[in-house]
Amino acid sequence: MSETAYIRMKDLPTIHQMGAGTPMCAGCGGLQALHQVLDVLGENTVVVNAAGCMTLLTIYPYTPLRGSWLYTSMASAPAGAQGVRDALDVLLAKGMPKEQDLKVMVLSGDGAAYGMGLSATSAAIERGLDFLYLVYDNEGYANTGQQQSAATPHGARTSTTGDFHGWKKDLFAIWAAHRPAYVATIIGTEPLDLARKVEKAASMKGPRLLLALAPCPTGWDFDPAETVEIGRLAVKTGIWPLKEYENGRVTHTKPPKERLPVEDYLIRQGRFRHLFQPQRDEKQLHEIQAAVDAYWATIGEEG
Ligand SMILES: Cc1ncc(C[n+]2csc(CCOP(=O)(O)OP(=O)(O)O)c2C)c(N)n1
Ligand code: SF4
Ligand SMILES: [Mg+2]
Repeated sequence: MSETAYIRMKDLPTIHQMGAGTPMCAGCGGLQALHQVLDVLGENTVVVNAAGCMTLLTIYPYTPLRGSWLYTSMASAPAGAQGVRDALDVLLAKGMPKEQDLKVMVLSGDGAAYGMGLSATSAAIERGLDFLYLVYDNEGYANTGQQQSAATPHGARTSTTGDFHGWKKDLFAIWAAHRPAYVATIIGTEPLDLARKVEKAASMKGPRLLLALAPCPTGWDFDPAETVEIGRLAVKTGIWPLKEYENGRVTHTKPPKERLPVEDYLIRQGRFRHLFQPQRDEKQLHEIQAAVDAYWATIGEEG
């Protein structure tokens, strides 16, 4: 890769400074997680971005990411990451100083990560590709109008399904089954847990997943001022377990001490409004709570 093959724009505004100039929704939980992840990883990171909301951050030739950025189709970000990694390895073999090496990170939404890009991801993990993979999971194809994805949870209303009767795919378990270097769930509203995991992932080699739940005011239908509260409730109700996989073991990093009822999380979001109005849908509310209870019963409340 020549110096001109990637763009470093140290003088352009950073992701912190973009503020009102960003074409993103206020209160975007995906952006919050990306911001924090890049704070830890630093600018020597090439972001390989599958089509989705975060693609809007970059308007060629400008990027607020500080490092380099490559846009790929939804299905092929891991293949793009392979190409970037290979190019860097060739440069290293030709004598590029190690200090000039870059980290390679796929950035994708759940539509790409859980669905369209899963085959390319599986193959990249199998090849032992040295890359990070950050998923901002807003539980739908948000950029195109919150259609149902393989990450949409039971009971959520989407633009394609109405009241969705199905269960969110377990991407953490799918990755862990490949025995990669590292897999972690994170959320921008738990910044210390997030930073520790990103730091750990950055110190490793091989395939590493950072799976961030991304509260999405637009797709989930809540006031942007509530992003932090909703993110915290996802953890406190146990619907988004914070955990990591390493060396064949799964550890829960922040198990809720006393789990709150999952309703506390659901009731704040318009996508679940039909579970409460015009009358409570006891059956579905029970199903959702029972699934969360069953999860924690298998691992014990202390994680
Ligand atoms: C093969 C293909 N189908 C459809 C699209 C249109 N498209 C662009 S972004 C997007 C949504 C992607 O969803 P996700 O990966 O969850 O990211 P989000 O939009 O939620 O940020 C879709 C369907 C596309 N780019 N490529
Ligand atoms: S639709 Fe959701 S994920 Fe996309 S920019 Fe808006 S808040 Fe963020
Ligand atoms: Mg999405």
